[in-house]
Amino acid sequence: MAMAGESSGKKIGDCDGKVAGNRQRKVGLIYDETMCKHDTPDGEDHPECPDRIRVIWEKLQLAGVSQRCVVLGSSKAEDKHLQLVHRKDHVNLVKSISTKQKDYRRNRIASQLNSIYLNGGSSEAAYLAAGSVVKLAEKVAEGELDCGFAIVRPPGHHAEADEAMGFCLFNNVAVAASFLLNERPDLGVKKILIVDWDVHHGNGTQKMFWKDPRVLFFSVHRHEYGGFYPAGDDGDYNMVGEGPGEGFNINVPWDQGRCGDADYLAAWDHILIPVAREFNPDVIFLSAGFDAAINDPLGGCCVTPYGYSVMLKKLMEFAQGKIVLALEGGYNLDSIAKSSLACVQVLLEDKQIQGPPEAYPFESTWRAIQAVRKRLCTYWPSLADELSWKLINQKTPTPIILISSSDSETEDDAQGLLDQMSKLSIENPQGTLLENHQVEPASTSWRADLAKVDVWYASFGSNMWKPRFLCYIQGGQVDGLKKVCVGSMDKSPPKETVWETFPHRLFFGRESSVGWGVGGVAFTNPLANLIDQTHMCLYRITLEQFNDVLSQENGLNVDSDSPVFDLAALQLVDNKGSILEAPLNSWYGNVVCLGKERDIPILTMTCTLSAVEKFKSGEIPIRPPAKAYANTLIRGLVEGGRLSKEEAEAYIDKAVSKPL
Ligand code: Q9C
Ligand code: ZN
Repeated sequence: MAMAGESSGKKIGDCDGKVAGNRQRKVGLIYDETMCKHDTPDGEDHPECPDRIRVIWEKLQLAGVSQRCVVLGSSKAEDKHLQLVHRKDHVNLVKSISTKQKDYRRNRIASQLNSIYLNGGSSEAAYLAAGSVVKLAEKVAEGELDCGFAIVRPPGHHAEADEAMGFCLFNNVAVAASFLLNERPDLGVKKILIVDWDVHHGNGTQKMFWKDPRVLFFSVHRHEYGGFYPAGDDGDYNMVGEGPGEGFNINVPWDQGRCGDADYLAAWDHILIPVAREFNPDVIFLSAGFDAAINDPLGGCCVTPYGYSVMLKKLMEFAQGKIVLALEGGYNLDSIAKSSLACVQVLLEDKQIQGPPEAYPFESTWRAIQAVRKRLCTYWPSLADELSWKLINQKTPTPIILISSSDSETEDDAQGLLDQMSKLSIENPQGTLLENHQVEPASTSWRADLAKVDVWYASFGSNMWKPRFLCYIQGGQVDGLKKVCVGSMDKSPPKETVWETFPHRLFFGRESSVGWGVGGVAFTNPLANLIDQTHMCLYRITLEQFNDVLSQENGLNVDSDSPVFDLAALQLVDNKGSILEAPLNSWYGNVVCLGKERDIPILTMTCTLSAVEKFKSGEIPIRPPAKAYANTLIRGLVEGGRLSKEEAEAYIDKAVSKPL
């Protein structure tokens, strides 16, 4: 078999970025041209092509990096090792592929599998891919190598116990992990972390260790509610393992493509790394697919080589750096070569490469991360804290437009609020609220602080009708409302009421509400646009009262130990754009700043941007309001002197009938 030839790790003089006196890490590489023989039977193009591993190998050589590694030849997996995770029938099936004389027999087998091609070289490649990862893992576990990268194909993570799929024949990483745990107890490897950053869910690996607490499986992948390959629920964040393995399976499902360094690193910082610290693995395997890389034709994500290098670097802090990378997917030859190089440079502890300018995670990324943390925090206490508003909103790309019908705008509005707040911190010498609102002591002292700040609460729905809004302040039950409101702790009425129009779209959605019964409730698009105009009634209330309104709108108690929307949140609205999604997961869990009126911020509460998308796609239904509910809006507009009855009816009709 053609081998790349063994050479010992050469020492390259003063490796930058390393503490003098540190020995050069011994980094293993496995590459074998034989694995290129697995190819499509008729030479058709296929993304999982032999050149994938060739270009990686060439890149490492050209960069002078392979020369600094310990290059090992491949070796074939033993059947008994494959059978640690695969059914015997499956092993035999893969073995039999090479003995078939004719392509049509292989094509028949392949045609019954999901996303698999087979040729005369497939068996050998599959055996070499799995065997190479076993060999590398063994040497790392023994301490003969510090870490390494197996540049193998076919990939493995989709392969299940009895099923080849998704370009995968044997589950290379699972075989090797199981080998260490079951065949080499003498090496003392008791806990293994498998990280799968391939853009697809590692369904095979997940299933093989589903009930096994010795293996913590972490996969981050495009999921899109089960629509992305391999489709279904397996990659959902609710899939946490079972029996003794419960809590040892972690899925971070992206709702969309386009995820990049910031999104992946957020998953690292807020899920994987804290869990890895608790789990404290003896060895780490990395299912290193590079199909989340920028320009990948299948992945649609945009992780850069820099992003991969940072993710890997963060993992090197665990298991004394004993980490085994195995190639999985990755279909842009240039991207996978560059990403692989960046990773090997990290293994060698070279100086950190340069990255692109800072970017921020998507809002949907934070949603996924919060869902995972919530689902898994009973198993991993380090996930228990709520992520702060400050963190989540340092970034949300927020094109908020300040337009109002008033003429009081705007340059020094920021200064106004800052002045107001600095006054406040003089009065409140603890003043820690702005710095870190996660560490507030549980107390009701927040009320006193927030009572000193005024905001305009802008209502576009039933709250435009003043008696209805007053229920949220004074308590009680207005006509048509099906429940009694507790009101705010501070029952003083609004200091002022004014009307304005804002360039936002009013619409009605959902099936029914607890408060008003059947029919859609009012929302406004958090984003402004140039066409729509929404009438809003602004009530000047304190930030304390605003919190009580927000809580009641979202079905929370008003006697909470901490505010939902605190001073830090208010500052964010002012400083960093104007959409702040509360960690509430409810209909009105989004606070939008519409601008200022006499230096006081105008806040409204509506649905999230992602909910708007779901309304548009029909995933959440658009619905006209029930008659009684529409009438409260109309009454508000009429009694407020804003519109005539006819105008108000036409206005509501238009919001109902115009497509989103
Ligand atoms: N409509 C790996 O990256 N796509 N496998 C099939 C069928 C299969 C990817 C699409 C993607 C498999 C290892
Ligand atoms: Zn993949």
